[in-house]
Amino acid sequence: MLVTGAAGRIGTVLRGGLPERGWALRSLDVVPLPDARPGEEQVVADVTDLAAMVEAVSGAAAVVHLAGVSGESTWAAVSHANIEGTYCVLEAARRAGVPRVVLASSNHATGFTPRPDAGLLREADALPRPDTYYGVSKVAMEALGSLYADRYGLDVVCLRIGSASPEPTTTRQLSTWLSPRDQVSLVDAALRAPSPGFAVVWGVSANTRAWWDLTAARALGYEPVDDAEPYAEALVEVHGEPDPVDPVHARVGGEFTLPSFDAEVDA
Ligand code: 15L
Repeated sequence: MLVTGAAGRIGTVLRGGLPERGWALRSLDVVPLPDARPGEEQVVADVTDLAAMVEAVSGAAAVVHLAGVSGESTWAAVSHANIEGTYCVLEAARRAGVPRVVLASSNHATGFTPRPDAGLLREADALPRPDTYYGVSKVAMEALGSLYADRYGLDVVCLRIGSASPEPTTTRQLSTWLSPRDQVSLVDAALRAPSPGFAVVWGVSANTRAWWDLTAARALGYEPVDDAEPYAEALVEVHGEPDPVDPVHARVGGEFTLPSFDAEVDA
């Protein structure tokens, strides 16, 4: 199985956890891995290089595509790395006959979606509503995945990841945290689910304060084990109890929807 963005934040976690679950890894990044493990195959390549990607994915059972710009940046940087990069990954998988691609989408594809008055938010009720250029690139990622699933029959699972970090560090993350163990478990489920076709699921842990519905992710076989709640007391003491009308807590994308994320990065 090929992982792109293998040297990154989530890539490093997956490389630690997926081998224990039986996956042999081919790890791709633009930089050599500082911490390659025994038995780990390494490829140094850019995901926007289609010819290199066709070679890199050949013979793989699946691709987990994490590479790209992981937050807001200029349109030029985001569109090249994230949109062109995702196209190259999917097209390379199609040309090489790789049957499944797992895509690291993001909650920011739907960032301006408001929190429902009651109940949990299903993926189907969170239509594209990006909060940044980064969010637009994740909408494009999901659209490309849908195209390659419908037109070419690839299995494509899009993970709308919340906050993947070692531990929650803000009160928003009490709802959106995806723990390292659960990152491994979610990707493993996306790789193993029988014939998922095209699927879009939220990626968060079993957080007491979560308001994104995990029914679809659980249907793939995802069994989250972590909950951000043990961190709540300390975080609330420092930052205060979350104000439900504050956009940070009232919208999927939190801080990314604030005016501070206006496209000043292109100025
Ligand atoms: C993401 O998609 C980003 O990659 C990450 O840096 C965080 O901002 C995260 O979403 C989040 O919403 O917490």
